[in-house]
Amino acid sequence: MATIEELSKISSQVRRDIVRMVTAAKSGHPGGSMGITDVMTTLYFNEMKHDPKTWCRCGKGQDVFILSAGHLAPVLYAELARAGYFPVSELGTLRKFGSRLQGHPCVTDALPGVFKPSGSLGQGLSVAAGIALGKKYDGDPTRVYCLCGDGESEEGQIWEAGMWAVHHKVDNLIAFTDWNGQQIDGPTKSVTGLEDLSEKWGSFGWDVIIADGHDYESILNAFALAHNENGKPKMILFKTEMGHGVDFMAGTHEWHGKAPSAEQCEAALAQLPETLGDY
Ligand SMILES: Cc1ncc(C[n+]2csc(CCOP(=O)(O)OP(=O)(O)O)c2C)c(N)n1
Repeated sequence: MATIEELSKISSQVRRDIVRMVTAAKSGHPGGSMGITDVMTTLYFNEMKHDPKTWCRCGKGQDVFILSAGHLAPVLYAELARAGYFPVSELGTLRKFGSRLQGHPCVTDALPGVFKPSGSLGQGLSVAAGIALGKKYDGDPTRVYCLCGDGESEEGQIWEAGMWAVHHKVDNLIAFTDWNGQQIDGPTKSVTGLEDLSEKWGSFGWDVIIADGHDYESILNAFALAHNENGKPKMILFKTEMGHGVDFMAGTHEWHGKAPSAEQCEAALAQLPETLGDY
């Protein structure tokens, strides 16, 4: 298990990877990816029971991660590569013809570590809940994790999954939301206001945990609390900042889906220490 200092170093490198990948591809989604990086690093390097050497798409006997907000693919790819699922050099192929790293995850290209294609928002939580129930039927004690966006939570299917998961008591499901208050067209409150997400998930019968998505103690504590086997699915609401780590990308939806120019890339990298070596 990685220490907080190690987690912080990995996150800095992952943010560099994201900026470099999206700049090279000339398109992609850096803002949300950089905002949820600290959580995703904690998930892959401290929280989940997984092993790239024995990974299997069937998901049996291992923790499963489902990316419901598929546009956050850059952070998933960078974490998977840094965790050893495929060579880090492959990160440079993001969004290229023939690459296994498409703009949204695509299982048919068989990228290790990816359980499900995504990109159409709203669907992943349903899949994650189904896998969690399958694990219960199998007597498999491992867990299912699922990342949703707050803008994504404006999709009705998220709330169908919410009801279903409670009905089936899948307390081995740990969903988490990137609660950055932003989505593609602007602040979520100006698109379709979500109001108090904590109250909403609580009223659906979920155990709700609120945490600071840029504070490792808070992230670790949230995951530890979510291990409670009390018959209820868990929703961790991570307060995050879109574009976190680079001053001119932080806190605005403008970087939801835009590639930095070569100059902006250099300026961003100057703010993100290279800790593990660039790909
Ligand atoms: C079903 C569906 N509708 C619309 C879109 C287009 N779309 C892509 S990302 C996005 C906003 C998602 O917002 P959020 O989940 O908050 O992600 P963030 O902006 O924080 O990265 C939208 C509407 C989509 N991918 N799928």
